[in-house]
Amino acid sequence: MRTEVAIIGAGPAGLLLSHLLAHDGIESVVVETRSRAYVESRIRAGILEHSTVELLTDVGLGDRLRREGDEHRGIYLQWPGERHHVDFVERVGRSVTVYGQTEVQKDLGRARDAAGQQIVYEVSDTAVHDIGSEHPFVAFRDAAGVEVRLDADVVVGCDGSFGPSRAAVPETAKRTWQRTYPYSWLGVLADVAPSTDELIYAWHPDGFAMHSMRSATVSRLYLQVPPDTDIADWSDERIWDQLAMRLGHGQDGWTLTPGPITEKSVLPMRSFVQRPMRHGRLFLAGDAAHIVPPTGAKGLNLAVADVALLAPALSALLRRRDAGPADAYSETALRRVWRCTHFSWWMTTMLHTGHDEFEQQLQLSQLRWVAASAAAATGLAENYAGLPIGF
Ligand code: FAS
Ligand code: PHB
Repeated sequence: MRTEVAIIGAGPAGLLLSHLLAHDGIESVVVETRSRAYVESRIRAGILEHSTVELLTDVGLGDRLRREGDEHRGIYLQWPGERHHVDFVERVGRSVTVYGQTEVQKDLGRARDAAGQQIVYEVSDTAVHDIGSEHPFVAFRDAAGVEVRLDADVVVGCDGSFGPSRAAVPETAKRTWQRTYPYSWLGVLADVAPSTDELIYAWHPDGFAMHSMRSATVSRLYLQVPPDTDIADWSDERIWDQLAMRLGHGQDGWTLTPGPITEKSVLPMRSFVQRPMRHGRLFLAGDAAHIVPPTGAKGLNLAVADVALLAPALSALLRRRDAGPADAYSETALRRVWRCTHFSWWMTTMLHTGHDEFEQQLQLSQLRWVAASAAAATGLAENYAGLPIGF
């Protein structure tokens, strides 16, 4: 097989990149290890930044998003006896939209179908070769087990945190940073109307909790749990009891309404950054290059920002032989990656409790400061609602 851009991974980064490249008349082939049904059903991110909504709308992916997405002005910060709204629109003039990553994935899949995009699902043994030359290629086995060689001008690793691309950059040519947080999230999906109009991020001495949602009839909620948590130890009743306590059930008349849990899983909390996000003719985008804890709702939005930067850079390289934007891609993308890594670390360390009572007082002081200070609230708002693309 031959194409201009070989894309590894059909997650949001890979599919959006193929969509943006096609807008510039650049051909690509996407190879994906899972089935399409699996990729479209994975429960992951739920919040789209303002600039993500604008970008998806600009490239013809905004219809269902505008109809079914739920625009939020801000979030609530909660701690025992207190709940304060941070209004992003009031602070920075930008909102966020609740629209599940599963829905973004389905919209992208339909758009790529309509464009006749070649996506090879259920591949195995994916490997990248000759990335130091101008003729790199991807080797893989297709669903029938047949070995395939995909020749390309450029390879882009959009293969997430467990794919082969990041390891294809030689150890001597890269630097990585990582931090594993001493807790995980237990996430649940429940068939019950949300008990709040906007997200609640709750600090509690027994652990963080969050009330998010996917629609008017489906709630998405999270609990801080120890990192080695066995999901079997958490009955639905225990989950709802902890959520009610930590989210302030009964505080100022507010109640949390429980309902049938349809999905539950434990998500590790870690930060990871790899520099550079490019080696020769291999480029990295999305989780392949960086991981953030989900507390800042940045994971999916960072993947979008990467490919929004990379697509025009590859167009300049392949259509006008202008290597400038491609040469600048990694350092430009990493500025936003570190900004979002810091913000995700700040939200995570401010809201997740340990046994250190000095640290708990610092956390409560930060929360009171954000609730009382317009300057502090504006700082949270501009990061959460999303800095302009290219910041
Ligand atoms: P993805 O991981 O989405 O996509 C990578 C794709 O590459 C996958 O489909 C994978 O199957 C494929 N792949 C891997 N190896 C391959 C190989 N060898 N060959 C071919 N294909 C290969 N973010 C939030 O903002 N909020 C959240 O609540 C949240 N929850 C999350 C929960 C979980 C369990 C996980 C893992 C992530 C979560 N994230 C969340 C982050 C998530 O949304 C990512 O940031 C987002 O999916 C990034 O998109 P991609 O970079 O496309 O990576
Ligand atoms: C979600 O709805 O899944 C969600 C929302 C906000 C976050 C993380 C996850 O910070």
